[in-house]
Amino acid sequence: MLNGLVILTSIVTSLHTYWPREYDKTYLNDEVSTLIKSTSLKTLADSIPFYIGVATSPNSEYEELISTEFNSLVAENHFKPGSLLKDANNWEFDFSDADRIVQFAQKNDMRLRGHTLIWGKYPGMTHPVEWIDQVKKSADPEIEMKAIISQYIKIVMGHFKGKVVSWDVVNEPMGSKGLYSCIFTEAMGEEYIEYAFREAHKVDPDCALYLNEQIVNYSSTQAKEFLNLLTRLVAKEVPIHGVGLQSHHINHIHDLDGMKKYIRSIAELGLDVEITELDMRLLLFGNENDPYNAQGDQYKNVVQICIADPACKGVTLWGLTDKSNWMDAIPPFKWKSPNSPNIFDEEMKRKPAYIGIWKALNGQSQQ
Ligand code: 9MR
Repeated sequence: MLNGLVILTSIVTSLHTYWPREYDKTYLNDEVSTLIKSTSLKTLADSIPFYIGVATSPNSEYEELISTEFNSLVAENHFKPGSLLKDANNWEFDFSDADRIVQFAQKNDMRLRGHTLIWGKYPGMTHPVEWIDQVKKSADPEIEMKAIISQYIKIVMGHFKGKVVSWDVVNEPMGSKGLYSCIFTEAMGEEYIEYAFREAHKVDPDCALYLNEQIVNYSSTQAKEFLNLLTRLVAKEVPIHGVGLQSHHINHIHDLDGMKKYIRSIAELGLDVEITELDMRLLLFGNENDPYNAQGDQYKNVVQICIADPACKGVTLWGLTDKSNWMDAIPPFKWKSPNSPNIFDEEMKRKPAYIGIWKALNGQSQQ
């Protein structure tokens, strides 16, 4: 009897948690002003100047819109080892998809960020499993790991030299209490980060080199440890030029004051900052009167915070339209909807998120 009650309660709780919500699209009732329609995000950003960018795939069906609205571009997936490296044992690459993105960026005079070279988090996805075997089997894992990092960076950065002006050299090095333990830390400890940056700088001394991280809570141990790591890198004169704050709003709405102060702390180390992967799950705003508007306000505020700090050079959105986004494809996010994290809706209508960014760029955010 008691067991039955427990099972029933957990079924009801799960249904309640995972049952898709729907929120009123009240923004569809408001006519978007002619000024907003006729002045793109890119036009406003160019005049600041500021980078407003988006993550994309090759041959996107939205190329025209992307080239109108954005002055900066990043490949969502096609510059990652899993996409470029076709045979890790023989160092065989296929750059054709990535090169399509390069051509699109060049044709439209867009800045191109590279994402990402070294990423230790998910073996087999963010770096090839062959590397793990190679390092584990070798007599000296540190030397072997250095050789792999060096060769990979030489080939990939070398290929894009002069075309990609800013690279995420290392992605998501942090765990919740300190460095995330992965094949790179196992072989080299913290030094893998410094080593990757020095190798990258040798290949392309003109390229801006970034350390990219997802921070949710700016008062957390993770955030403090990340700042300590940056401080050590700067003290050692590692050629690091900037920090990417991904800013995915996945399970929490980020604290804006914390973000503002954190950007300043990074700036005080002499580093640039970019918001590199901005998106926000709509259901985080589900308790607000108008979730779409609340999402729009948060977009506006984040962009405004970045513009207000001279060290913060730009904001890149991790996707364009709610019609297709990574959260709807990856568990557990896909199980709990609506994600609707982007600035255009499924019908390519401008959401309050778009208007929010527009206002922040236009300096009208107080209105
Ligand atoms: O959006 C990306 C998704 O399509 C990929 O399956 C996934 C794994 O490569 O990466 C996603 O992008 C991630 C980015 O590269 C790093 N920060 C977190 C992003 C969202 O998971």
